[in-house]
Amino acid sequence: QSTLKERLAELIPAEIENVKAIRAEHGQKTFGQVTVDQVYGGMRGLPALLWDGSVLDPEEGIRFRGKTIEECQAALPKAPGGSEPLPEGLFWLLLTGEIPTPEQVNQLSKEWAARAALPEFVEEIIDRCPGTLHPMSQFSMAVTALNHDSSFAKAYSEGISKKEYWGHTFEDSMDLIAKLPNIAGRIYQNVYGKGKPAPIDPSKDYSWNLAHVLGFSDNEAFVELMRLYIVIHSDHEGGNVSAHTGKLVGSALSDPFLAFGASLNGLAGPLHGLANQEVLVWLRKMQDKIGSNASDEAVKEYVWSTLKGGQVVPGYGHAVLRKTDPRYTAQRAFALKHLPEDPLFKLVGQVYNIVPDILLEAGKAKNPWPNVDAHSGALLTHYGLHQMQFYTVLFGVSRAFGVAAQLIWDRALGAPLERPKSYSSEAIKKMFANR
Ligand code: FCX
Repeated sequence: QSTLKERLAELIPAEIENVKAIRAEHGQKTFGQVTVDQVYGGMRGLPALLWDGSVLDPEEGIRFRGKTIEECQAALPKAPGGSEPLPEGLFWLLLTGEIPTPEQVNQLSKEWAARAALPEFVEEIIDRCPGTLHPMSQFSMAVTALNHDSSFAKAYSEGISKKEYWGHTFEDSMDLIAKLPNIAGRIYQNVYGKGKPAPIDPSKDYSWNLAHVLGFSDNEAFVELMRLYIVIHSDHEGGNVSAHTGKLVGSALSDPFLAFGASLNGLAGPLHGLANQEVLVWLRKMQDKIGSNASDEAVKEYVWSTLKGGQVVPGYGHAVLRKTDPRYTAQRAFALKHLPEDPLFKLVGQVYNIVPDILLEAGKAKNPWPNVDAHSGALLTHYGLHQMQFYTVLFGVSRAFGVAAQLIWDRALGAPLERPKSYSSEAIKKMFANR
């Protein structure tokens, strides 16, 4: 059976031809108009990027290589005795569009475990961070520092041909993903005073090892949660801040460690990945203010007070989605199966019944429905991972799968330096003065 790299090497030449053919036939056609509002409005809906790994439909949500979350749950290999898909299989799917065999997935688990060790100086960087430094800042520093051993950067400085870019990007991406559990575990144990992370077990899968370095591998349900968590957080088409940042920085031929370090800095913003921390902070503040078993009326009043204070309701709304995020629904299904009586889960459900109507009434948000971040904190808290400042690190570990897959394909297809055009307001005024 082929390894992932061998399979990719088989697929790449045909895809290069496919792209050539598309460009020859359609290269000069237009998608439509670009409005001035799009330029001022965060480029919403602007067709500008290419990525085959996942596509986001506003109504239906994400599909990974054409498969919904439920279809991935059904089709991807599972751990022995487990029922959630292994992220190893999702990475294979993102890269190749194919479902791997259990042996191929097993081989990836082994390869990542074998590559997991951190250089000593990276461990020292993490150890020297003050506990007051946000875990996401520590995470991005450690990932950036891994560029010290980048196969791509070294080969580039030695003068490789463009045809060899993807192979080195692949090697770096495998190292990057492999080392993330040790980085995350070390940050977690340092910041929350629990000693040093347990060693990676080469006989176990990636998610088990992630749970292990955090100190939760004894709980099989938590390990299952990590498998589902990584899969649903891995990728969300190309235009979201973390995915697009990785692609942009990678287009300068910065290696995958530099590119993904930049992705993490974008993920650390409260309108993006940090929203999972913000949701828990918001729910806890609500509980402090109105008590744990508050009435719907009291919750409604609290939501309105958030909006009247000029703040967003974290975990609700989305730049593309216009329905409940299937990543939210997948987590809700997990909770109904594993923790139906959990009080925080019940509060998340109560909020779900209340917030959309209020956002509709308030009339600003284009999407009143919950996104992925509305749910994840309640699940993590249930299993004892209640340190909310750490939540976005887990999002970051997962997002590496999508960003790495994109970087590999971008280098394989020879994606050029990204360089869109910016305009001054004065130029825009002049341009449309008489139109
Ligand atoms: N609460 C209150 N107001 C909201 C809102 C919310 N949850 N969502 C959108 N709005 C407001 C916007 O702030 C904006 O107000 P303005 O006109 O005064 O600037 C208006 O509604 C229109 O915004 P809209 O077009 O609907 O949304 P955008 O595409 O600009 O932004 C995000 C999308 C996700 C940033 C926005 O909905 C938001 O701030 N949500 C809360 C934060 C959050 O949950 N982020 C996580 C998103 C995601 F899943 C992820 O990346 O992890």
